[in-house]
Amino acid sequence: MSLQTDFGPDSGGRVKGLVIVKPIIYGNIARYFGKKREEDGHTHQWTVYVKPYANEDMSAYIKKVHFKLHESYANPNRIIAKPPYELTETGWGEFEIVIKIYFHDPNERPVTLYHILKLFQSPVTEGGAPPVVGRALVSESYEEIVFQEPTQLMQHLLNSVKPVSSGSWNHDTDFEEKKEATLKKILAAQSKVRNEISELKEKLHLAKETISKFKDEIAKIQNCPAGCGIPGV
Ligand code: SLL
Repeated sequence: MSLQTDFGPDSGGRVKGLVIVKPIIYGNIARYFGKKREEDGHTHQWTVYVKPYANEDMSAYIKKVHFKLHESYANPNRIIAKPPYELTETGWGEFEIVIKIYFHDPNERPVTLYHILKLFQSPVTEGGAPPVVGRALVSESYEEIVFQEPTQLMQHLLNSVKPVSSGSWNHDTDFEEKKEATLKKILAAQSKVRNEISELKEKLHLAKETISKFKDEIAKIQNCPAGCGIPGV
């Protein structure tokens, strides 16, 4: 690539203080055949993918994506060199897929993600709703690739991304809704912890008061001769 040589072997050096964040979605969809396939015992077709959160063509800065599958697959190392960065397979079991993203800039270290391929619906779905029959199962996550002080070349590539499509850009998961729900949970947990802390402080305060009362009593007993009129002494 001529651009790389333009910036030199150090890709133009690192841009001090600059941070560029690229939000991505990675995961898999899976569809059940409805039965076990006789010839190979496979039950599902699935697609594992890395895609941009926003409508951006990531090939501007991504060189290739390496998907490492379970050893039971004939050639587990699959390399996808252009978008869409996805891979479709069939199989019978769930396993961890190692996803390694390489960048055009040779000075930028690859980023590794781990995704558990999901084929089977959990017995109880998150909202308690039963699985929708006939619909593909989706298991995907939001992540951010953070470029800390990228090189000049990388900065140039990251800032030259163009939209993937002119149409609308949607994800299976409503990440905005998920963000709101997660934030609510965090705030609820925060207030629960605060309440617990203040209850414990109150208890501690009471315990300290009791201790000092007892200490006073002990001191009184120790300081007075011959019982000081305490009954039974
Ligand atoms: C399991 N630990 O036992 C996992 C391994 C491997 C899944 C799952 C292979 C397909 C093929 C396949 O589906 N492997 O034969 O090409 O659940």
